[in-house]
Amino acid sequence: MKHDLQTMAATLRVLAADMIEKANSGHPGAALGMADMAAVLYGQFLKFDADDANWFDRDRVIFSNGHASALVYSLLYLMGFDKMNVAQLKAFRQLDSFTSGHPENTTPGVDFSTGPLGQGIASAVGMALAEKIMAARWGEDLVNHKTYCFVGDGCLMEGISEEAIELAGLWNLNKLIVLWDDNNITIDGKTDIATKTNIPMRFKASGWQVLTCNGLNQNSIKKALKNAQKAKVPTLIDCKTIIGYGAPTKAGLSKVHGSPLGAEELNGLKKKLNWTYPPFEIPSDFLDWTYELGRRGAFDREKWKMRVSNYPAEDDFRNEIRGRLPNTEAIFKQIKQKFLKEKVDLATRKSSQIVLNELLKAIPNMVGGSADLAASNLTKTENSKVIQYNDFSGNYINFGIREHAMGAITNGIAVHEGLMPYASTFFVFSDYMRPALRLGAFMHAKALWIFTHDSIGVGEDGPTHQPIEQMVGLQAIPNLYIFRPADSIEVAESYEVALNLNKPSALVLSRQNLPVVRRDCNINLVRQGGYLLRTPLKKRKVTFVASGSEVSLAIKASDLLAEQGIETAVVSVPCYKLFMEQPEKERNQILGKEPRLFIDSGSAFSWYPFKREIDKILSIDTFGKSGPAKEVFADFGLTVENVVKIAKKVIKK
Ligand SMILES: Cc1ncc(C[n+]2csc(CCOP(=O)(O)OP(=O)(O)O)c2C)c(N)n1
Ligand SMILES: [Mg+2]
Repeated sequence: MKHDLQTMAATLRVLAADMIEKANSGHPGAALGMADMAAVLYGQFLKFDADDANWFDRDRVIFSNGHASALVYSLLYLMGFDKMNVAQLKAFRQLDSFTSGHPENTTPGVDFSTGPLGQGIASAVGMALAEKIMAARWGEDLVNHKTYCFVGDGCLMEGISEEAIELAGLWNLNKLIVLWDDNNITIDGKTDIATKTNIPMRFKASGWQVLTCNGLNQNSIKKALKNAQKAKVPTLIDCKTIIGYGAPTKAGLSKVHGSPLGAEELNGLKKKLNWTYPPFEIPSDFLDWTYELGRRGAFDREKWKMRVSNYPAEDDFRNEIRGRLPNTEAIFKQIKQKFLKEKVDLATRKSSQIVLNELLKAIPNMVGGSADLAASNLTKTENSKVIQYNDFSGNYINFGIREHAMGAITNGIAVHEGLMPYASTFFVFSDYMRPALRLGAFMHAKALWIFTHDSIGVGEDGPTHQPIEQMVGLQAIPNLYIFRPADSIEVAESYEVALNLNKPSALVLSRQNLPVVRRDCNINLVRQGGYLLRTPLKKRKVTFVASGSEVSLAIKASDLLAEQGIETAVVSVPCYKLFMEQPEKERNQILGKEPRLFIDSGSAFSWYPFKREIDKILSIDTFGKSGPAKEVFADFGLTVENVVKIAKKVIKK
């Protein structure tokens, strides 16, 4: 076999097709169509070293069209990445393999998990932005890499791509290079059944450079990639391809998108490529050559390591790229003591701003922003400096009204490593970014989601803006920790717990003022998820269970009942997931045997696991109402009087 990129592309095609055939499942279309693009990129342009898949200054690659996974694994195998061997290729799409259905970033060499179309390109924008911010922090000697992203027609049809394209253009992310598998085909047929948009014009309108090449001709691809290297703006390379290229009868047809070629078609492909070896057998001299290609970047990596060693603040840089945040224990202690001493009623979004302001001073690599709600989310502080296309030294991002891309970009920043990202919008609009929240949680991407205006407390904006089911919906996402603090002290403690988790967290904060309900702040009680906030002197008759603004409501009811000689306990549950993770015995001790009254300004769902026959849930399971917040609360029975009334009924039962 010749040692050249043509042969490499042929090998990628055969390996991918054989994998899919063996698994009897997978997507040959994109893998066959993009093999030349992949061979040229990995074989000639990409800066990486397969011996160190996580080398910080490597170029990043995102296969936004994750259904090209068979191509990805074939590439990783030829390049000699850790864990990728013939056994793994044969285990494609099987349980517990590194070759799962769509690429997952736990596989060495996969920079980002993909599959849900559109997320990848938007997160690639986040990665390219993270590179710029890190380069501004540390200089190009330490941070200087590109972000490549493969996309299909599907990724570009998804709305999120437009949001992300606009931002990449705005920020002049010139090290972002997107390769479009322009085959005019999706699952249901030709793209013209669902679009007549001129895609190059779309990118150009947002300030991108657009290059065109024949995606099946390596010289043409090389020329385009070469032109893209020195761009002043982000580049789209429109690679004209044919889906399933090489398959004798199925090439160019939508049916080759997502089902195995079948024995005859596969043989035809191999014949066309003059392939004579048995499945999964690659001559060792050829593999030696591709392994060498996979280590082309070794020298660059060594030089980079030297530069890092010679860097005066080497340790700081290393800590940052390893995700080690500065110690903030003293800061949190101080903030909490201040909150406790002053005892001022504050909206939790306001106390969040106070905390965030201190954190931004202490954590220089913390960056974030809002989807055009900075003044409402209160996530822009005195210590915020806006990031702009000509100055990336800031820490604040104007995302515009683009929640979905904000989510994906934030994931890109988190997964890139080096920065601690946060993003904010109204809680009700978390729905607009849910797919990104899910994918970020799937990857354990450490981001802080700050959602304000957490309930009907929004008031006059009305039911379209009042979250009801959002909390329950997000609770169901694995790995995502959601905090709904009751007062300023719980806000500080929520931030502290969140920063110490290696997973994403969401803070759900009130618009309206809330009193300080905590009487002490020595121990971080939020860490337990739920805890006894008020314990009666004598035996309790009822236990109130609530989070956020409903906690102070419960306390007021509890105080009123105490005056009438009825002892009650109040349990605050600022983080439901952490509470669920507590041993059942401890949870039951906190909740007590006595009747429970759960109070929630949103959906009742969360409380059913704890609700027994004798208990009651006061919740809102319809959409909210337009009106002044106080009146809306009263309308839904969330008043001290009503809580007291229900409590008495529950006791009598
Ligand atoms: C958000 C989302 N919607 C739908 C799908 C299902 N899906 C996977 S690939 C695909 C068609 C993609 O077309 P294209 O990107 O052109 O890929 P090609 O068929 O050319 O390989 C669809 C609808 C998905 N993975 N993600
Ligand atoms: Mg297509």
